[in-house]
Amino acid sequence: MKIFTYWRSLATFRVRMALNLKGLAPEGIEVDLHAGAQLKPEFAAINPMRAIPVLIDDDGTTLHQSLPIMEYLDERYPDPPLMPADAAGRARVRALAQITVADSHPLVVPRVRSDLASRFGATPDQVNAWALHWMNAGLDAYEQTLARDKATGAFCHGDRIGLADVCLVSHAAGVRFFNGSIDKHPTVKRIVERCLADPRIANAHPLKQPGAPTSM
Ligand SMILES: N[C@@H](CCC(=O)N[C@@H](CS)C(=O)NCC(=O)O)C(=O)O
Repeated sequence: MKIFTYWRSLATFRVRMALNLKGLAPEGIEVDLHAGAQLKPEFAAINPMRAIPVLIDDDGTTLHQSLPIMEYLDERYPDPPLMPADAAGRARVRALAQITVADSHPLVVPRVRSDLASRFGATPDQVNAWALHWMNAGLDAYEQTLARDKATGAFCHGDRIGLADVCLVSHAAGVRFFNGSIDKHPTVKRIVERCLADPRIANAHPLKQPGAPTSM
């Protein structure tokens, strides 16, 4: 199994956490997003969206998009499960995941930030303010949902770490990347800290990956 990866990629962070939870350790192939390696024709042939992660399983199955990759891993390697057993639970977990994957993260990826600067003349501070605004909007949604819902437990859904937690932890890392904080979101903070106490989550963190700076 191979994964196209880069230390700073939040989407790849999600998949790294899921892989660690499953006890899988694929070969990593670096795509240097800061150098624009995702835009090269060789990579665009692998993922026309020019984005990571991409996972290639041993039989050649090639997958794009962090959420389907994680669901694929969960179906193919079911133990331990990342999703609840019941349909309503799975829908809730997917809805929590989509706060990051569909609603917040797509607005802050490198291609969007560089477009804001190059086409609309946004300064680095303005680009950061944009990114933090959308990450904070997701953070607020997580807090309100998790705090009010009886299905929330030690983790986002009950007392077992799963797919929603992986998305929440990547979201919290993204907030930090854009100089924000989760300190005013107590339920989020409690769950993120509990997740990061697990080495399978902590070791997947962007700042623990090859090529990462020691701090942001
Ligand atoms: N929805 C995708 C997002 C993929 C994505 O945009 N990945 C970022 C890194 S986190 C990327 O490779 N961006 C390249 C760019 O924006 O140029 C997923 O969840 O996998």
